[in-house]
Amino acid sequence: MNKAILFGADDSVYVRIARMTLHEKGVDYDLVPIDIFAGDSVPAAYVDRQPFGKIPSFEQDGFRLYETGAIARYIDEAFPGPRLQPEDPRRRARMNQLISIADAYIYHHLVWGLYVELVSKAASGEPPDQRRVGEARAKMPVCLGVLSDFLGDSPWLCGDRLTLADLYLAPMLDYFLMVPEGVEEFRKIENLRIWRDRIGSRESFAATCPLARS
Ligand SMILES: N[C@@H](CCC(=O)N[C@@H](CS)C(=O)NCC(=O)O)C(=O)O
Repeated sequence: MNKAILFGADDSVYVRIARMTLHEKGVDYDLVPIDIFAGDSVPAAYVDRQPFGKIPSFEQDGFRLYETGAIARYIDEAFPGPRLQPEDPRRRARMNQLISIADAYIYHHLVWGLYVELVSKAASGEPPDQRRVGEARAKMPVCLGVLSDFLGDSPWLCGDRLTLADLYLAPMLDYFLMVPEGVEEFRKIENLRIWRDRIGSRESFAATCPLARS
C-alpha cells in the first residue's frame, strides 16, 4: 500500500482528530496543506475531494474519503494496531453517541461559540457576537457536565481503553482551554482535569499540536 495522504491544515480541529487517529494506529502519512480560507473560494481541485469544502479529506491508493468520522473509523478498521472502537455494542454505542455530541454541541459551543468568538476574533481585533457567546456560555456547563458523566471513574471517556471519542474531544477541548473562563470552569471538574493530563501526555497529542502553539 502507498502512503496515506491527509489533506488539510494543521490548526484544524477535525484534521487533528484524523491525525491523532493515524498516530495512534502507527500509520505513516503525508499531510498536504490546504488553506480553505485563502482567497474567495475553496480551491476547485479540493472541492473535487470534498464537495462541501471542509477539511480534512483522505486518500490512499486511489481510495478517497471525507468526513472525519468515516476517515477515523476507516483508519481504525483498515490498519493494524490497537483497536480504537469498543467491540461491545453498548460501549461502541456510547462512543458513537459521544462523537455525535462532540460534532453537534461541543464543537459548536465550546470551539466556535467561545474560542472563536472570544479568543480568535479578539486576536484579529474583531468584536465578538454577543448573542452567540451568550448561548455558548449557557451551554458550557451542560457540555462539561455530560463529558464528566461519561468519564466517571474511568481513565478514558468510554471506559478502560482509549477510543475515537477521546481523540475527538481532545482537540476540541484544547481550543476551549485557551478561553480564560473555560479554564476556570474546567479546573473545577476533577475527573476531566485528570483525563486532560492523560490524553495530553500521548505522543499523538504532542505530535499533532498546531505549529502556532507548539
Ligand atoms: N463534518 C466535517 C466537519 C469538518 C470541519 O468542520 N472542518 C472545519 C475545520 S476544523 C472546516 O473545514 N471549516 C471550514 C468552513 O466551515 O468553511 C467532518 O467531520 O469532517
